[in-house]
Amino acid sequence: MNARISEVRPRQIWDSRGRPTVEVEIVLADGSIGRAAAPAGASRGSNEAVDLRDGGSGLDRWGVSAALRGIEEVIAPRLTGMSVEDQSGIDAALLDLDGTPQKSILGGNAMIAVSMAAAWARAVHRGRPLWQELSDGADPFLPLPEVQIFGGGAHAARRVDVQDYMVVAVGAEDYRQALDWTARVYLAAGEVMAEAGLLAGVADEGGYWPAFDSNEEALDRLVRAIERAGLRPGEDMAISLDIAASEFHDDGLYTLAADGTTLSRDEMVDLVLAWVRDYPIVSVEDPLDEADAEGLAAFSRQAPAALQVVGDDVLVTNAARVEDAARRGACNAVLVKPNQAGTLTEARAALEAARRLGWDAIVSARSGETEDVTIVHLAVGWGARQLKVGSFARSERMAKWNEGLRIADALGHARMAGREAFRWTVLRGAGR
Ligand code: 2PG
Ligand code: MG
Repeated sequence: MNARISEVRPRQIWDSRGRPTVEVEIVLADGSIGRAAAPAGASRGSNEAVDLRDGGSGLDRWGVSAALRGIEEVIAPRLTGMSVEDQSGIDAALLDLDGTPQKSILGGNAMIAVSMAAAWARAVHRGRPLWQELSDGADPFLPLPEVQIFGGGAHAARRVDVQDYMVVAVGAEDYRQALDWTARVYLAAGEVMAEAGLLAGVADEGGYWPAFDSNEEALDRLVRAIERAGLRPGEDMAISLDIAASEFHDDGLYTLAADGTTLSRDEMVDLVLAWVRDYPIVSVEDPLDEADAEGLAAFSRQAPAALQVVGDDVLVTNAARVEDAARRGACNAVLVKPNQAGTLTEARAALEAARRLGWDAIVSARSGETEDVTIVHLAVGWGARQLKVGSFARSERMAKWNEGLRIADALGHARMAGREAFRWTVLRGAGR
């Protein structure tokens, strides 16, 4: 059979932070080649699949030679001869080879690169784009982009505490217009910062370096940038925050260094809810520490029903965790990062679990990325309604936004899930 794997070739390449990462090529008997690269997070959930690094000091601490060796010596011999028609069989083989709950032997980075390369090889073998290969004949649409304008937290030396200040073009007609409006806001935000003497380069995902005196100042400037771009805050362009609160949580307390405050769980809940009331925010990710299940449930309970409450570090792209959070009344959306899971099969299971619960799903890149565009194909192919890729600058980000435009051309339309589909429509302009 031509779809059988004849070769699994690992190589080390470099990511957007100039650190080593794993790339894999899978060659089939018919000569088809699929290629994919593992991304890397900086603010990682502690239950994610292990990102296997050599350790030590200097650049070596990020080395991936053990991960590459595992692919060569353990994964390749087992996968050779298997058919890429059977993604779940390949992923099951990877899980079996590793045998640990967090993929600590072979590494989630090695496994996800192999899993994604197998999917690409299958698409090439069948002569179809990956999004189509994954979409099972459903009528595909483009995801609504969630785009970072200011990057803080672990991506900007904790200059401010909140990690991602993002915009979502909730009023855009289609994907093309969403990107066009985003480009306008990104430009305007740069101007707003330059005029205030605050322009100081960009953070890890291409969002402006947040030279602000408080977390809230960033919200003010963001609203100003939306207005300056000629858009209506809350109606055309809304705000989405990834608080990534685990990064500044310790022993029940949340220390907001930019604000000079230390808050209890209840105070943290109140602070974020006040932001939601005062600014056109439609989505909040990880507002509490990943282990603060009670806090997250309390936040979700008190939040306006229209607010999207996203679990990232707390759910780590894991179906069982999604279901558990739902039982506790925490979150109503899941961030889907394939490398948190370690295989495509598990990432898809997390998304399907969310769908069964009536939750939304956002397919997401990591802060360390490459030119790999697999996640865009996953978002379209799996029918996810939102896509988070980082900012609107730097080619590792733009490669993904631009891939969406190419998929739109192939589809013959740039239609997104449909504004009315989103729970947050009623929130437009709320509190302003
Ligand atoms: C997140 C991601 C992307 P990282 O927290 O959602 O912003 O960051 O890849 O560093 O985990
Ligand atoms: Mg996050």
